[in-house]
Amino acid sequence: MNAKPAAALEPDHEEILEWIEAFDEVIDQEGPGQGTRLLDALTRRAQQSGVDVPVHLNTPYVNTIPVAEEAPYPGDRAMERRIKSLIRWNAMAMVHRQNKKDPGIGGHISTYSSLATLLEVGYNHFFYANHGEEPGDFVYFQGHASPGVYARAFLEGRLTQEQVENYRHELRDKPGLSSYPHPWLMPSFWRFPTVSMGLGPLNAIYQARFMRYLENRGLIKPTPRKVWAFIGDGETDEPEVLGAQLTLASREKLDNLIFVVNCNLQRLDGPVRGNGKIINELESAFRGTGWNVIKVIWGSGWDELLARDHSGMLLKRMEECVDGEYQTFKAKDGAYVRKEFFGKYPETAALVADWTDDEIFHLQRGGLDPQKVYNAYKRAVDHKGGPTVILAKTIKGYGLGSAQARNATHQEKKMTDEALTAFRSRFEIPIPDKAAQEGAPYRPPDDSPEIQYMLERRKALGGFTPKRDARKSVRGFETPGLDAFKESLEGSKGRAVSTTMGFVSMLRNLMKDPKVGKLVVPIIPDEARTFGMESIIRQVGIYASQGQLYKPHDVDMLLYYREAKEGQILEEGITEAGSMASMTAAGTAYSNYRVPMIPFFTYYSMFGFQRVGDLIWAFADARGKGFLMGGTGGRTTLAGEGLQHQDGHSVVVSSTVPTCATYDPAYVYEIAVIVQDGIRRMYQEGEDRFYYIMLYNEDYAMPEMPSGCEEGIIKGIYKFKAAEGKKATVQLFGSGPILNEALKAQSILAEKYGVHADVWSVTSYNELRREALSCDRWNRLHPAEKAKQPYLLSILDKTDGPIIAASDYMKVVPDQLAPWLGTRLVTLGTDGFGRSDNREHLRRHFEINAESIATSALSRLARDGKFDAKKAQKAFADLGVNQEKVDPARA
Ligand SMILES: Cc1ncc(C[n+]2csc(CCOP(=O)(O)OP(=O)(O)O)c2C)c(N)n1
Ligand SMILES: [Mg+2]
Repeated sequence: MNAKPAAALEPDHEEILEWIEAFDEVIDQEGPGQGTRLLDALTRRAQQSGVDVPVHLNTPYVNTIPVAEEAPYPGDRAMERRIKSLIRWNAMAMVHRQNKKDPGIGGHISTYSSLATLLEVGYNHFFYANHGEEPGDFVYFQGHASPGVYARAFLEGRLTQEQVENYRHELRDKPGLSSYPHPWLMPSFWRFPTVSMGLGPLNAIYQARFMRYLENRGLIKPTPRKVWAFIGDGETDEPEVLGAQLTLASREKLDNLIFVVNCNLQRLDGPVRGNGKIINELESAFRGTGWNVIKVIWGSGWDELLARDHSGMLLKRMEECVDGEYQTFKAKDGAYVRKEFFGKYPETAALVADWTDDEIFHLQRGGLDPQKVYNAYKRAVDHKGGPTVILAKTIKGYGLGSAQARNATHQEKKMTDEALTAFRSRFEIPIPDKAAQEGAPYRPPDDSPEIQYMLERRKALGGFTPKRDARKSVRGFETPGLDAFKESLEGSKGRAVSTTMGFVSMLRNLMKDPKVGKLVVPIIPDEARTFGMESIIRQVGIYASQGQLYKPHDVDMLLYYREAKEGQILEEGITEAGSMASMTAAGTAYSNYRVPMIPFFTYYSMFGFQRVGDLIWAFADARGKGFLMGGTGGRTTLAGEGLQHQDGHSVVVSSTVPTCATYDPAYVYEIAVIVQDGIRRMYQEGEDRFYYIMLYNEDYAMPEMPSGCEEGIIKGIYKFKAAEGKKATVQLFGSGPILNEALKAQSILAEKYGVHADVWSVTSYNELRREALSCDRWNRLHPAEKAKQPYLLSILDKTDGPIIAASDYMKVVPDQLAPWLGTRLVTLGTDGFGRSDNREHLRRHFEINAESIATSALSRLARDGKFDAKKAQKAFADLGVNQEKVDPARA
């Protein structure tokens, strides 16, 4: 048996020793299964007797898989080592060369050098590129290891030497390679943007879950495909990695998910856990949340030492060393390891007494030993019933000579001439000194055994990876016409409803649509009731991989809480980050699975862009599609909730994402037009864009769609209500519920002051700005040609007077149009912190109510000499607008 003698573990306790020996006997005679039963029974007994049972989530600091249970390696070890050396060289050379040529251009060597074996075993034996007609495994790479991924693709013949030589030079005439995994920049290569630490693991979990969702709903065939996520040990400090999602993976029994944590013990600045052990810490976190944990700590060279460790002192020494020491061992040499590690106890010193220092130094870490890594992967792939994490101990900067395992190794980019030739010789790259010192790429000929082996292995696994399907649209996709949104276009017939309510009805109808209904994925972070979505829960059910194991208390009610295995709603619980990860899995399914899923992630807008903005940025990078529905938007429309809820700025942040089209609709028909056109553009025309649409909870009558306004709605502006009788001398812009304030102001101005105004619904300041910017750019680049006119100006052509633009968001939102509207523009917005009060008081406070709009118009006309200044002054008092109150922007 494997266990060490009890003496070393409990040296001075006779009674414990006896128990341990008895236990050993049970295992020897009846096997480990009986050991488990015995312990279980004892634990229960102890608990019944009120004994405080200690919880130990850590197993001994050795490999989880005993040597006796290891399967033999199926590949040609020598050949694979040779290929790995070639990749190591090219990855390192790529970064070095570029930094020599262009100092400061950056790149990383040390992450991949620690990860090479972990990736290569996967490439040669595990990563399926497809499962027949179905997509294969999805691999989330550590972003900083991209040079290694490129180097392999170069050897495979997928990337040219020119591309490799232009690593991090993407803007030259010749094609280059992007720094990190970015589908936006390399759409046929990378699937998953991972370089913002923490997002990869989170997205991987929800990808695995979404895969099951698609299978359970019959949208894709179940296959043995896996999601592999390679994660840095330092990266695990991000809350997205060890957050609540870990329990989701085990609760959902995601045995299609494999995490591989590259435990090189270092992050950027220094050790991840100098004074402790990251592997132990992660082991307990993952075991505690029900994951299958496989530790790969020691390479095969240690097997023999551990077998000879009759005293148990080697294990004791392994247990007591902290990571800071383990790092130092690999930054020093064999003599140091002999003295400081083995030398601590006579028993351990004796184990290596007849070894050379070199032999000691070459004792390998598990994550760098293909035999150990292969066995861990095999076990992970075969594991049923839950997710697996492999904790693989490696060495940061492995093979980089004096930079290996140094604190500064992460930033190592350029190597000395000597280091380069040494690296070249160590990994046996057949190039002369000069080429080595230049960091020249090296690829053996196509018919060399190395290239042939690589290609043969990839062929056996279905082709190359990573690879992304960059085809624009999914064949046969047909957008429902606007008539499918008839109910939304007809208005509420006088009934006061909110745009949220209108949207929910629209979504309900859309899910009944024979063409796209089943593709809709409503995603909600515990906010369905807030948005009145109970009817959707009843209609399509909440996705629950186990079905509904209980009878809900409200089952007798029409709108009961229905969970079902084929349920369509992703009810995520209170996690905007998790919901965004679901949005990402769903919004990229058109490429990953060739199933054009249409997600609608509806949430409290305040907890979106400012909370999960980085996930949204990565979603855009991944060419994600779908709809973010910013619920309960507006600083003054969400009444009562105050400073942390009232959103007056998410549309500012959303405007920074290049592929995000932001809309602030006032009426339900506007939403319908935007959604219908959005589905067409994204899924039928194949445009890489997504939508952020504001929703509100203020009830008012929804008008029927006036004819001919579709283009304006989509482009961002249309005239909603012209001045009656006379030509307008003022233009009022409004969006969302504030359009109603503009309409009230129109009446006030006409009735009380004889001033006539047109009212415009501005559905998107941001889209108008983008279009105008692109016209300006074209005009700038073509001075000799007739200038193009921005849509905004063409629409406002022949209009007179100042433009008073009122928004429920910050003034900077309408100000986006200032370059084209110049001094005509007067903006009213909600800069400052929110307050708990009702809409009337909030709008008065932020100066965006009808009275503020009207007085702003009069004030501006007076300054322009078009209205009597004294009358304008008096209007403030008459309309109850306090001129001396504190500026809400600073209140
Ligand atoms: C969110 C985020 N914060 C910081 C960084 C900068 N950064 C890049 S790599 C790195 C260290 C990575 O350490 P680890 O996760 O242990 O990976 P290793 O390179 O050691 O394999 C840091 C801090 C980042 N990329 N993303
Ligand atoms: Mg690390």
